[in-house]
Amino acid sequence: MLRLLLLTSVVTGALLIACGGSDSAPQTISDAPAVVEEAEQAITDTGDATTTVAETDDTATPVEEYDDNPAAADAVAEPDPEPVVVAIANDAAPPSVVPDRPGGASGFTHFVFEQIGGEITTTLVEGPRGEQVREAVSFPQLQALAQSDAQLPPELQLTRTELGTLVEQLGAVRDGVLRYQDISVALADGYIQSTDVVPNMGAHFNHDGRIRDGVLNFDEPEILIYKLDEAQEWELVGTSFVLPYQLVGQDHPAGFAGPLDNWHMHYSLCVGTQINSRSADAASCVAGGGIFVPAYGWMIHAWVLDDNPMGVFSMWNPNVPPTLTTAEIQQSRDASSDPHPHPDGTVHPHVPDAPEDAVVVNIQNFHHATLEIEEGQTVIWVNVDGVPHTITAGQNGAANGGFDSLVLGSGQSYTHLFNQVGEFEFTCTLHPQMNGTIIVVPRST
Ligand SMILES: [Cu+2]
Repeated sequence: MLRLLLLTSVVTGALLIACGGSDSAPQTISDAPAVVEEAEQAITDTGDATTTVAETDDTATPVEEYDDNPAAADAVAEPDPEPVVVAIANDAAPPSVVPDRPGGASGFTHFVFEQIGGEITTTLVEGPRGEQVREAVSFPQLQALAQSDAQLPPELQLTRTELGTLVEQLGAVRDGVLRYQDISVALADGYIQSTDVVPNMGAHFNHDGRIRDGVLNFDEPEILIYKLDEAQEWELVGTSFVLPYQLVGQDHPAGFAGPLDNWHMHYSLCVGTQINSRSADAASCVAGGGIFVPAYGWMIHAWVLDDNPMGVFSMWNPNVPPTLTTAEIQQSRDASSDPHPHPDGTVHPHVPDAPEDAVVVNIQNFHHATLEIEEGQTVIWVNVDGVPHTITAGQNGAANGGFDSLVLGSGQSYTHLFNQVGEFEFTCTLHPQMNGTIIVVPRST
């Protein structure tokens, strides 16, 4: 009976987010891929990807930078003298190319592609489409920085003013939720448990009214996160904010001051049991007693009650059991490792058509990873960024005539077999700062 009541509340919130409301609401998520396809079609029709593009809003990036489909750029067509007006792919849009394999890691990459039934589906989009600032800086560390005279670490990309504002905003979150350390106060205020305890995240208690208003009030987070302490009592450990995209749009919310807050959007979410059961299709979700949500609102965690070593805005918190390192958490959430066990005990399915010993690597956040493999092993790269990249033998953006993926749109993958022992440098011809090395060592057996 209790479960039924919880579900009812979740349904109200979920349906609001899933269905949207007014006529003036922005287009729905399901329209987004069509918009991208139209844009690509328009580019193809001009036969010139550099044609001036009229942008739909001031903040949008020119569409050619976000052209996910290399075929469109290669297509030959009659030149069109007229400038073409096309829509811009927004931050929340899944890639227009359907990925052929899982990829990405929740909380670590812009896109996450998971296998649902027989299909590969985009299940998460996080952060703006371009390069993101992903620095593991906690609330206490930000407070200490704000109070010190030390020069700010340049990788934070924060001005002194932004840091001051950010610390004030996070302080407001903390002050606003201290009274909810007594969970009975939260329940009396209208928070209702919506998930079980998610490993390294905690249990979510949602406030439907605050979700519905579409307003970011720092002292009134839409979700409170609790963990069960040793005495099996609920202990407040964090907060989460939700902004329905129908009310705030499909571009990444401005949110907190500075660039550290990478808000995320879940797709194909199954709620009512665990928020982590995001890789679900409608039928299996409903059959399992859950509520299927095709697209949830923009969300972000704010860990203002502890010193989260993964950062104040991280999706995960190692202070919430089970005890895992950051690397272990990433590994456990990496959809490209195949198969991969989750901390909750589920094991994701094997994906066919890759050699048994293939190494699958995410191209993430404008970074090419260096890794060591054995001769005869295959490497498969999956582009889980919001922009195209290349895997090109060479360095600093210059090809040396070796292997070359050519342009890999978001969601596309590239496979290369390394048969020779040696060190093979590779780069991205679109982003010369992206450099990696495949170190091929002799077979150990
Ligand atoms: Cu690149």
